[in-house]
Amino acid sequence: MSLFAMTNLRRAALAAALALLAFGPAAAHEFKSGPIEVVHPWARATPPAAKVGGGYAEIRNDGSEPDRLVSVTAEVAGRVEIHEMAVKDGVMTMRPVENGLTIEPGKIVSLAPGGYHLMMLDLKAPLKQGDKLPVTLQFEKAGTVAVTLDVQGVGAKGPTAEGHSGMKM
Ligand SMILES: [Cu+2]
Repeated sequence: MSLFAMTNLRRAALAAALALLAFGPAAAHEFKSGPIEVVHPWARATPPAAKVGGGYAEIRNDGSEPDRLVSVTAEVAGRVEIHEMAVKDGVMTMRPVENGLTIEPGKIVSLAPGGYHLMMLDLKAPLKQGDKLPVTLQFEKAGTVAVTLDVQGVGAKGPTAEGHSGMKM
């Protein structure tokens, strides 16, 4: 092999490596199955003794028919429920979403503090800032989407602070 060819080969390898570096992080934060895409999944860090934690994300449906998020599992939690916040008699409460969370075609459903959220129950360990939590979302049509929740700081107000007033934490 000539020196010239070697150099070109190296250049190509370097370019490939750079491309991976450039696109790796963005690709790692989007999770897809068929028309369903889960964008920026995250969770909030919990106090040391906490047994519950909230998970959030945006779920897009780029397909032409509705789909439903029917169940969720997380390695760090004994079980996960899909919850929604609602004001009842002037008090903010939360309750499990009946029959799964529908994602209409062409729509984005936001799971965010104060609204829909994944309720991780029976936590095996507190959620620490910087943790990456493997979570599996099960959709009726799109099947399973494995995502990684990025654990953010305790700072912002969310389900733990304002929504779970009925729960002893
Ligand atoms: Cu909840």
